[in-house]
Amino acid sequence: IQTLRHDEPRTYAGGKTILNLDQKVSILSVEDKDRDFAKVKRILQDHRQLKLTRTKSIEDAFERLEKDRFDLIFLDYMLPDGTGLDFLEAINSKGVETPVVVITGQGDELIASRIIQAGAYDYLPKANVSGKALLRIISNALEKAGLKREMRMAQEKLAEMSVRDELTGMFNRRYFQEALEREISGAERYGHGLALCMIDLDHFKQVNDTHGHLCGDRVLREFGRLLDSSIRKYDVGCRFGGEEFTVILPDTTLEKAVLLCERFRERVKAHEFTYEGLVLRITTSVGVAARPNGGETTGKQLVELADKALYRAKSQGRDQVVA
Ligand code: GH3
Ligand code: MG
Ligand code: MG
Ligand code: MG
Repeated sequence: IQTLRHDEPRTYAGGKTILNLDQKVSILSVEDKDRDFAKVKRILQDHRQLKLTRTKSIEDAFERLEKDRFDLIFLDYMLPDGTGLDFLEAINSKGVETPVVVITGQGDELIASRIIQAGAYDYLPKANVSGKALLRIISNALEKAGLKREMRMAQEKLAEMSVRDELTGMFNRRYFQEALEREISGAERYGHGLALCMIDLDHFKQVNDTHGHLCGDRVLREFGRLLDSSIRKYDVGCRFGGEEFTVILPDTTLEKAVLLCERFRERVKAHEFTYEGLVLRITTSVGVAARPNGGETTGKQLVELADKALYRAKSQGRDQVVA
């Protein structure tokens, strides 16, 4: 078992191992035997940056974990109200991410491998408890926890990126499709209607042709900000593609949606878009469709309806909302 081997501690000073840590480290020791706890405490007491707290049972440990934040848990295996495995199971199901190192008298390989499988970061037989071993294990566990945290953050960022449009930071078309299906199901379940708006910038090609693509990008970004700040918390604003945007308005009637879009159209018209000293004015055309409570319109049909309304808004002269 690879995790049972440890790298050598990184820092030595006059033969004595010192922990290479800047910040304070708060450790919770879950240990019912006074003698075993006293040994760990004695070993670690010289290290000012380590703060050791003790509980004697699983139940007390969880009580402490709810109150205080710990960087690391030292876990004994045999406890009055369960085993180390029970503790690991409970901590996993509660989603607590504090790293756990098992320090136990039950020094057998089978238990060790089970413990690691259950999510413990490391395992140390009580017979091997020494200053060097403890410091090594603390620094390894904290490093591993840090890497895990970084990995989770990177994953979260990736997930976020996959639903966002790069230019405007608004939700992308993929997200829009999912959100529309979700909102329709929600509307059915809770018995309300919903509306959909298709918003397209008027004569946007001219902006690119006259002032360049970078200026066009800038206008789109600014437009996205304007749209995002014009909709309500539960509305879903997306960049559908190019210079076309959609907004899903949950629990909204067609009349109400038209009103909201009118207000937005006016706001855009009054807005001064700026780019390198230039001031630009833009207008928008909006197509609105709604699915009334109890209606049977599908997401695809709703998009088609809003798109048709948008086409009419364009052909009737642009700068208008059509339902
Ligand atoms: P209409 O009023 O009929 O909508 O006219 P329009 O010029 O806005 O429409 P058209 O579909 O002819 O042109 C859309 C333009 O939007 C063309 C395309 O280059 C531009 N566009 C699409 N995506 C982007 C982008 O990400 N950045 C920039 N700068 N331009 C974009
Ligand atoms: Mg015990
Ligand atoms: Mg356009
Ligand atoms: Mg377009």
